[in-house]
This record gives sequence, structure tokens and C-alpha cells, in this order.
Amino acid sequence: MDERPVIGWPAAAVAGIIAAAAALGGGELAAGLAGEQPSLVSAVGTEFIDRYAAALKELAVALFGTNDKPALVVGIVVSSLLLGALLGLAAARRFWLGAVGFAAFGLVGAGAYGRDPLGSTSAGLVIAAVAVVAGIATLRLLLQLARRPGAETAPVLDGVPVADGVAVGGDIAIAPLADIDDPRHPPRRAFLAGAALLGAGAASAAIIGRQVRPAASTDSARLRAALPPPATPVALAPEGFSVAGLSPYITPNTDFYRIDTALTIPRIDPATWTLDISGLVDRPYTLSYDELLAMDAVAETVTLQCVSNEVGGNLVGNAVWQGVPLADLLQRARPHATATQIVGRSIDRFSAGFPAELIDGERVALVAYAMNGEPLPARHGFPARLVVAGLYGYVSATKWLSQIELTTWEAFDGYWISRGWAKDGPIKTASRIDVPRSGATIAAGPTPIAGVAWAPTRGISLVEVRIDDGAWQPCRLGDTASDNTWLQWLYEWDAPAGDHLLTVRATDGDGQVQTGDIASPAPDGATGWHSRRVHVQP
Ligand SMILES: Nc1nc2c(c(=O)[nH]1)N[C@H]1C(S)=C(S)[C@@H](COP(=O)(O)O)O[C@H]1N2
Ligand SMILES: [Mo]
Repeated sequence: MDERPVIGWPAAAVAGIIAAAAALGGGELAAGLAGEQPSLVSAVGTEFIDRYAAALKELAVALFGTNDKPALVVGIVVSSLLLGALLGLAAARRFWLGAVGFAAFGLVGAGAYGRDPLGSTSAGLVIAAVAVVAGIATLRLLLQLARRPGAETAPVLDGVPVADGVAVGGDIAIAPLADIDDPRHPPRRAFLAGAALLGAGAASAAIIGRQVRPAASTDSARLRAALPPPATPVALAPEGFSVAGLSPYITPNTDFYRIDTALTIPRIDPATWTLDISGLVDRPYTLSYDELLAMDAVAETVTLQCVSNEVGGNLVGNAVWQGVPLADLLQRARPHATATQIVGRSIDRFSAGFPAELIDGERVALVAYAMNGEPLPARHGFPARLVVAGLYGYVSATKWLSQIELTTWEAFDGYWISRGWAKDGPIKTASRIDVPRSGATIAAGPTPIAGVAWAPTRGISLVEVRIDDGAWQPCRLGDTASDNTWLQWLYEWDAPAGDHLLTVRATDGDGQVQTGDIASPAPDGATGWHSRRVHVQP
């Protein structure tokens, strides 16, 4: 005769789930209290992104659009809770199994933390330890509460509990679900109350952990940052066509698309931030935020686009960027003639490289610290980022910039290059219909067709619209600050009743007509004409 605790498997699983929640909650709280440290979940997510970014970027963008980050966090939390359930089942048989499991996941978390450029290794160890202790303690408590009242342990004979429940395996005694309602045993009020209480505690810990996070220190430094006036006057933003639904010429910061691998937006203190200029140069140097702001600055309107943008997509925006010309910053370091690649690196391990010959003094290329007249928003790279006209963001627009390294074209591949994207990333000529909306029903008669078109550095010379299989009709073009930006286009259509397919194409400043060949974003940018179907009522 042998004595084993009998714990229903639902109770064991619930205990494991609540224990995992307690571990996550404890980790969040510890990370929040630890100061400007990413949360454990975020560190695991960052590691996940860096490992699986190549597959993830397409998959995640396809599945979740730009909501890929919340989706990843939800995925990590749900997987953790499921693992918790398994550990709960294991712990009901042998408690040490569950405890070892929690410790192992703590180590995985601490490891991810150590590799997360935003987190410190020692902080990660402490945070992971708090999470593990919270998880194991919760598990222990709940499993104790889950034991049958009055039958703390059930006698087991030859592996079969005689008094209680049914043995599932030879040496385990797990009661089936129905057994919970066994009238011989009152409902486990203590267990349910304990689970509810600890679950609520875990959730509160997570919420408090998020609240106490001192994100405010960077944000207030950002708001205090006094922008020097640019040496050159800002080119006035053109008035633009007033058509409801048409993208404004300048994209407001709050509407500007955001794409990056950062699960936690880096919060950088400008007082300690530095920018290194190094590599194949005679005089490497380091610049502080104040020194950068003290240099002669320019303000340039530049359209930025993500290579992942689909035809007709919205991963593109136009802003006035203020900053110091990259050419000036490089000159000061005396670059070697052998330098053929300029690599920007961020504090979060991202990197992007482009040909050094592009920085010829003609092309607009800046280390930008302001966007549309305000210090760079944190999500767009505060305190400084690169902006190079005419290049997709993934090869040029490094946010949270920490280093500019001159090297050779062959010596280094940026973040997305080693993940299968093209090494050269010039922005392709593109045009988009903003209005009417796809599938819109409109009344017959005069109706505007309008949108934006861009071919940064080359400019746009012509935009044409085609109705169904008709002839290409030239559109009115809005003014631009320079060839580095998109422009608005407008076609005043006298819409006849029926279903119609509207198509747009642009011609760049060199006279090249935008190709109608359909290509997906990978590996070097989508092509094809944007079309919209509309229904016109008589
Ligand atoms: N540090 C960092 N910078 C980055 C990225 C990144 O993942 N990390 N993504 C790049 C990509 S792919 C694009 S398209 C642009 C987007 O800039 P935005 O988010 O300000 O629009 O940032 C670039 N700079
Ligand atoms: Mo991008």
C-alpha cells in the first residue's frame, strides 16, 4: 500500500496556468521596478524576432498587418500559460518536475534578456529569479489546496487508488474531471478561491509593472529638447488639393507608419546618448546630442517608404526632417577612399547599409533629430536617425542611431540582407489611389479620383488614370517641396453609371513609366499598378 495525493487533472492544469501567470506577472513587476529595463516577455519576444525575423516579417505582416507586435506578445503569453498547464500536470505527479520546468523557463528568459541589447544581464537574472520563485510558490500553494479535503492523500494499491479516483497510469494517481463533483468530496472552494485570488494578483502585478515603468524620463527629455533653427529655410509645404480622403502632402507624425523589429521602443536618454563615427576613417569621433544639435542643420522634405509596402499600401509617408547632412558628419572623420559602404547601427542591434557613393553631396541624406518640427518621436528613432532620400527604410533609415561605420560593400550585410532581402534598396516608382475607396458606391456625375505618387530623388513628371480599358488620362499634379517627395494627383472624373475599374500609373522625372509587372515586396520592393473597383449609381 502506497499513499499518493490525488489531484484532479483540471485542478493541476489550472494550478500550472495560474503559476505561469504569477511568474509572468512577477517578472513584469520586477522589470517595471528595475527601471528602464524591457519586460521579460519583451526580451523573449525580441530574441524570437531576431531569430525568426526573416520568416516572421512576411508572415506577421501578412497575418496581423502592423499589429504584429501585440500579436507576438499575446502569442508568448498564451504559450507560456499553456506550458504552465503542462508543468502543473507534471508537478501534480512529481512536484520537482514542475519546479525544474519553471526554473528552466526562467533560464531561457534570463538568456533572452542577456542578449536583449536593451536589457542588462544582471537585471535579467534578478527578474527571472523573481518570476521563477513566484511561479513555483504559486504552484506549490495551489497544488496543496487542490488536494482532496479530508483525503489529503489517497491510498493506492498496486498503482490504483482504492478509496478515491481512478489511476491513469501505473504510478500516478490523477482523478478524472467528473471526480471534482464527486458528492463524497465538497467542491474545492479553497482551491478555486486561491486560484482566483492568485490569478488576480498575477494580473495586478503585471499591470502595476507596466504602470511603474519609467518611460516618462525619456519622454520629458524629448519634450525639453530645444530644436535649433535649421540653417536653410524649410521649403514650404504646398497647399495640396482639398479632396476628402486624399493623403495630406505632409504626413502628421501621429499618422506616420511605423516599421521596426523593436518590441519595446528604445527609450534613450539624450544626456548619455552618443553617436560614433568610425571604421575606414582617419579620425573616428564621437558626438553627443548637444554637439549634434549645435552643428549646421538643414530641414528637408523626404518621402520614406518600407520595402514591405504592397502596391496601394500605406507603409509610406512624407515628412520634414531636420538634421545634419551626413556628408558633413562623414567629412569630419576623413573617410578613406576604400570605404564603399555606410552602415548605420542602432542601440537595438538593427543595422542598415547603403553604397558610400550615394553620399555625394547632392543626395539628401541626414542624421535627423526632428520630424515635422518636433524632436523625433520615440517610435521614429529619438534621439537621432538616418534619412536617405530615395532608399527604402530597411537599407537606410536606422532609428535610435548609435553608430555610423564606414566599411566595404563586401565586408558587411545589414539586418535584413542576411535575412534574404536585396542588398540594394532604391525606391521604385509608385502611385496609389486614395479616393474613391475600394468597393465604394458613388453617384454618377463629377467625382474626384485622387491619390499620391512618388519616385524619390527622381521626382514625378506625369500621373495617368485609366477607367476600365480606356485610354490613359493625364492627371493634375500637386506641388512638391522637391523631387525627394511624393506628390498628390487629381483626376476630375465624370463618372458614368455601372461598375468600373480605376487604375493609376506614374512616370518619374527621368521619363520612365512605372512598370505594370506585378512583383511582391520581397526581395526588393513591390511593383504593379494600383487599381480600385467602384460602383457608380445612376
Ligand atoms: N533601429 C531600427 N531602425 C529601423 C528599423 C528597425 O527595425 N530598427 N526598420 C527600418 C525600416 S524597415 C523602415 S521601413 C523604417 C521605418 O521608419 P518609421 O518607423 O519611422 O516609419 O525604419 C528603418 N529603421
Ligand atoms: Mo521597412
